[in-house]
Amino acid sequence: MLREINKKKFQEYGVRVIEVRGSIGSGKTSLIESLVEVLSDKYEIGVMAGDVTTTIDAERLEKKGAKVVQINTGGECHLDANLVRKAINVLDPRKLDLIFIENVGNLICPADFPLGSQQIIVVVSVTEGPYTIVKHPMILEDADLLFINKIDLAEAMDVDPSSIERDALRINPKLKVVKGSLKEGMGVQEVLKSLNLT
Ligand SMILES: Nc1nc2c(ncn2[C@@H]2O[C@H](COP(=O)(O)OP(=O)(O)O)[C@@H](O)[C@H]2O)c(=O)[nH]1
Ligand SMILES: [Mg+2]
Repeated sequence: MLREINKKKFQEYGVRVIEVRGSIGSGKTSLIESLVEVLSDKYEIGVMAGDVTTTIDAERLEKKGAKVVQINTGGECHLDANLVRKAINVLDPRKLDLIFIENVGNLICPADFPLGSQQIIVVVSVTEGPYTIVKHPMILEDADLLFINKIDLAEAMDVDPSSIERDALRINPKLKVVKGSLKEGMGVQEVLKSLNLT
């Protein structure tokens, strides 16, 4: 299995790899930007930015000091272990401590294509409404952490972040859940603690 080969390679290179999944606009790039900003003093960080066609996210992340490789899937709705395998060599992983992989924005396809990362974060935002997670339980099955984003907009959206949390824990009781607002820098420290990144 290619994902197992990727996992072994990451181990061999001594690099920690964290995949970030979520809908379009949920805040995946914003979360990686915030994490890179805090961690770039301490770690050499690489990012694989999955996108269907553009390089917008890759440019945002480069500005924060990460070494970025853009992976355009050319229409596919997910990354796969083979695309990641090719990107590993481009990033020169022996020099890196940490790699974030931003998957293509949706909650369906990435669930079926494990990449070989050691940890998975799912980002959901309150602007997606109260039922995104209930409707897409598959995305949480192998996830380690759920970041419930844009709580600054919860009242305007009439969405209770705690009800999203309860639904998520029903699907995956082992999940760590952090509620925050990346716009306001809320929740980033909790994510770092939950993933033992501090
Ligand atoms: N109001 C608000 N907007 C946010 C927050 N986090 C991200 N955004 C905005 O949401 C949009 C999509 O964010 P982005 O990180 O690009 O999402 P991605 O498509 O999942 O990578 C951007 O315009 C961000 O500025 C937040 O906590 N609150
Ligand atoms: Mg993005």
